[in-house]
Amino acid sequence: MATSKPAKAVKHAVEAAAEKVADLLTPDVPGSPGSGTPTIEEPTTPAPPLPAKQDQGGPDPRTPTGEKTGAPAAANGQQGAYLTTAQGVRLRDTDHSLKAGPRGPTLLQDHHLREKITHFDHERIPERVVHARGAGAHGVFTGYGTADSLTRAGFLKKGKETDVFVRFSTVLGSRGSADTVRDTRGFATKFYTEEGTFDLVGNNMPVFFIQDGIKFPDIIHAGKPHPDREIPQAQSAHDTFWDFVSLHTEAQHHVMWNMSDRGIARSFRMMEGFGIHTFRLVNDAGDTVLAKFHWKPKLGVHSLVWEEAQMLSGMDPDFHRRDLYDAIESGAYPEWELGVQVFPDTPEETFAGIDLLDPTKIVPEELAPVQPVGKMVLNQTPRDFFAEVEQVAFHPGHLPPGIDVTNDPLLQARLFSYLDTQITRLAGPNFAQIPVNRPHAPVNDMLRDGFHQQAVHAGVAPYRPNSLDGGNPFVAGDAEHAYHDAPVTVAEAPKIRANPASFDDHFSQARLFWASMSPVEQEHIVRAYTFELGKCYEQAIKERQLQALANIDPVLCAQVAAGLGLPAPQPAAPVAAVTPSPALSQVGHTWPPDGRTVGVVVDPEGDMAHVRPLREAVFAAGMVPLLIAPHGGMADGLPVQRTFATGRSIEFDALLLAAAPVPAPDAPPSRDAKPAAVDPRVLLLVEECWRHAKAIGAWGAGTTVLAATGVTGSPGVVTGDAADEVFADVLRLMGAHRVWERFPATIV
Ligand code: HDE
Repeated sequence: MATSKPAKAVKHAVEAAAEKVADLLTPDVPGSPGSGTPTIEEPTTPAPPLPAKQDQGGPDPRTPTGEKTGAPAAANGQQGAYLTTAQGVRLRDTDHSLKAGPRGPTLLQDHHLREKITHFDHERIPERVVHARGAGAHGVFTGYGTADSLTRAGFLKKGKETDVFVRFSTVLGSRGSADTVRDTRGFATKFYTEEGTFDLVGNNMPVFFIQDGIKFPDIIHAGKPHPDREIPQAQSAHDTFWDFVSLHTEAQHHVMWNMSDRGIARSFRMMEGFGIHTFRLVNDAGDTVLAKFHWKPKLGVHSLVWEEAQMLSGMDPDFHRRDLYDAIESGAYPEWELGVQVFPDTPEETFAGIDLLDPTKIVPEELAPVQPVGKMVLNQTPRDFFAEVEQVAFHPGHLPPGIDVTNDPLLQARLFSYLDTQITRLAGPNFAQIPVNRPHAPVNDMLRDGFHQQAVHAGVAPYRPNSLDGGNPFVAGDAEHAYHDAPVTVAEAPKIRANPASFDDHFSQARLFWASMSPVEQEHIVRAYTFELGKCYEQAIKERQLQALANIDPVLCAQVAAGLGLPAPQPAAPVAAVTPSPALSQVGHTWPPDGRTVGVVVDPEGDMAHVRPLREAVFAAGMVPLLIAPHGGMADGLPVQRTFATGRSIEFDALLLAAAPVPAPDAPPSRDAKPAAVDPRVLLLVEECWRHAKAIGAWGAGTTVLAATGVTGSPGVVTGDAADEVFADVLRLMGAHRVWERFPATIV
């Protein structure tokens, strides 16, 4: 049917409006799906695939054996304008199977149907048994040269730039679980160094649940959903978890970190990272030191509040990955400094009385400062999540010359596990040839054949020694940067299944952590324990865990016991005397606001004069403003990104009220006889932002919203006549991350 003139005119108007919105959206607000602006009608002119978005990277194109190909990254993706089979044969139709007449039956000879369905049937690979849910990004690491006396590792030399890929993850949840659950976060970095790949496979907490890798299946079986009903998903608030950790008390220190705000990170960008184990660094002269790796985020360490975390699990389960990708797309590149704590390599392998081989212990930074050795910036999002984030394969045994392992029994077991797991997940021993895993160093490994072999080797002698291939490959020496296993003396000892006696202290460092927290952080810890134990069914498990808390701190124990309605037990032994480590607290400093989100409530029918300059000021501060209005579309020429129906407080780090919009037509009905003056969802926004200790600013009509919610004049609520003044105050407040004084401390 021919399109009538008026219909055409409407269509063009809609297209023009869409283009206008797209122009405004694309540079300003990250998250648009593709690099092109779609047309309303399905495109019909053949054209090659669209380029990737500006923020997207992808693995550096390398051959399976590490040689730079020089091809653009797009060479790894789909080619040509026409649909083909996997063999490159162009296809005429992909919407109808080949049938004996229009009413069938379908013919077995339809190769295209069978190829398409068969490939689809095999699209999923096994998810990681732990750390299944994750997100990753590409970036670059630059060495400072400050580690030259400690290690021969070339990537740490001054000014040396090395490509990296980082994958952040939760531990317990399945691949489709929510980002913001209470859990440890993985922080795994692949450095594509010129001397071979280095994987620093760490977490956002510096200690682990277990001291010996043989217990890993136990802690994970306890933390994963119950095997009978597969409940609950992605959380530790259940009986099997608390059953195990209350019996296996070496887990108590790590559990304390989980129950603290560290268990509910605000953003991957705002997490510390830790290698956990003690490693051994080897310098050019062969001298060794022991060292622990730390990642320090430029933005500081920040967390969600528990209610936000819970709401986000329902309203935006992708919150962390969205935050990571939107920040990179908007140019607010996440940044960390890599640092090392350094200890003399003595036969005892202890420092200040702390056993460096015990992964349930930290060395406080006040005793051994973290020395910066380089900087990492994440600047590219993936093009293809599966190819990059799913298929990336880390392994703590991927070490470059200059970094060696210690006998930490947890690390030793990991050295076995990771290679083993990749062989199952990535279907064979050639996973290093998957593009994201390809080394950026020449590979000549004599490994041959196997599933998914992609290299095409020449020669006939993949063995050593040989003369048929001219003796190639040759072994290297120090001058050629060969890996050097530090010749550490192994003490003569009986072969036994046992831990050193120093591993027996399970409570003093949990107490150190507790004692280092500010009152508001201690209160959060109490609430977290109370919540999680309150979710357990079994009384015995709650009582057993209370005993562990009594052994850590009587006040903590008493508060949690009160919440559970149980008596607080006495400590089994006098609690340890500890010196708090202020470096463990995440409250009390000022941080840059880069990449944070500011919600601005506007009324397109009201006074919009201040909104445009305000929006620009938010961008200028390195943040993303999101306008919230009764309906979508444009407000005074500015794009509305959230409506009262789609916007919720948890997306915003601060709220600005430029208006007091009356209830929109889709507002829920008021229970009062008198009609509400302000849309109730705006009132809810204010109440939630207040409850979550976020800065709130209002001017003009906006101040009446504050009055309606009763928060005027409370800490962190700013009013004024001019938008720019109010925003300046809100920006200052945001430096402290939250308005902590809204929560008077109740722990004494
Ligand atoms: Fe892991 N761990 N782990 N782990 N781990 C895996 O490897 C394992 C441990 C960590 O984003 C698995 O490729 C054992 C400590 C991270 O791809 C698996 C033991 C730390 C990631 C495995 C540990 C970690 C993993 C699952 C006890 C902090 C995600 C899939 C000996 C230092 C990496 C895979 C990514 C992943 C085993 C203990 C961190 C099964 C046996 C301690 C960040 O190999």
